[in-house]
Amino acid sequence: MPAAQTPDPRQHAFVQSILATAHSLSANSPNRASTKAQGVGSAPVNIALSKYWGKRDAVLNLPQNGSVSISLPGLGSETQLKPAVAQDSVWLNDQQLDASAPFAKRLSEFLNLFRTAEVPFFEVVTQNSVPTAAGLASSASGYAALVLALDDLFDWQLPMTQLSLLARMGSGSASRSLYPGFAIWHAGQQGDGLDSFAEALDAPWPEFCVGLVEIDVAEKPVGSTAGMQQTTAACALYQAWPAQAERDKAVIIDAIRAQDFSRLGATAEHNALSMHATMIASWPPLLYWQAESVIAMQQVWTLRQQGVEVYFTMDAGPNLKLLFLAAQKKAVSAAFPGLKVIEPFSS
Ligand code: 2P0
Repeated sequence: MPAAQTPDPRQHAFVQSILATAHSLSANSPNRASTKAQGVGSAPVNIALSKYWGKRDAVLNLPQNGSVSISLPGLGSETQLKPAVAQDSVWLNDQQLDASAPFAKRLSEFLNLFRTAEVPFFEVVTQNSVPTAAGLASSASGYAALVLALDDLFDWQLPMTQLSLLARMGSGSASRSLYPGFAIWHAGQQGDGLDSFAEALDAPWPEFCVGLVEIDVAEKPVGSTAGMQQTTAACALYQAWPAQAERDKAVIIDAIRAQDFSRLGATAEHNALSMHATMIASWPPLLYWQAESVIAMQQVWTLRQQGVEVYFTMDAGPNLKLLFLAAQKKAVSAAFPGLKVIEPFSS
């Protein structure tokens, strides 16, 4: 049976206020478009340099603090969306998922916000080029690609900032995955959530590199949403987090604009460790690291002592993402055999 059809009233009102501005729904539009046979969308994963951790409003998925990210071209999601008749069908990497699978249920609940008389159900076909739910932000690229596919299917022609608001409802970090390069997600202040969207920080940095150290790509035991709930509810240290995260965000934006890599790297690493400190200090403790994660962190610190300027960041999983400039690529790759290096701004 399909998932519940009735979305939360606040979520419904939020989405309707955005769609009211859509080209295809505007009464004044000279070319009122109809639904297409298929919509497509693709989006990259992104890695936060200054993290989102904690919600101030779980219904509208509003964050406690803003964040800054870098998108990783070549890693992400491609989605095709078609109208369906009897129920949603969800395909992930060529496999049809059972409607009761957590991935499919979450997707159908999100799609409840967008059903119409003409399109009561959806067929969703997604290819993810990153391991799903392994702390490599597949929900970010997934919901960004899905929102782009919805925009295409319904021919809304919404601006990116509006699509970012919609993507945020699927997964907070998805708000940032609509953009290549660096992106800033503004926490916003309004209760209606309309000022909490991401936009591009247009500052190409051709030497900037991200290296993926894969410790374990198995599905994480505690998802980000539950992890955030646990941390905000049961960690005294968390009180200090939102203000620090906003300060770090500002420093990182300045460092990107000034191409001050040392400042960026040090702030990003400190920010990630501070976020993990709040997780570890919650009860029951939340530790995403494995023994190999700590060994890799120590390797990074040793490299820095040896004069190789490399920093790490980590998300809700055991894997490390290394930050370095192209001049250090050889030295970093030698220290981490099998390192997958992405150069976000190189053609
Ligand atoms: C981030 N993470 O800024 C942080 C750092 C994980 C650690 O955004 O509940 O999957 O769907 O809004 O976006 C992962 O959280 O959480 C995340 P929901 P999401 O990248």
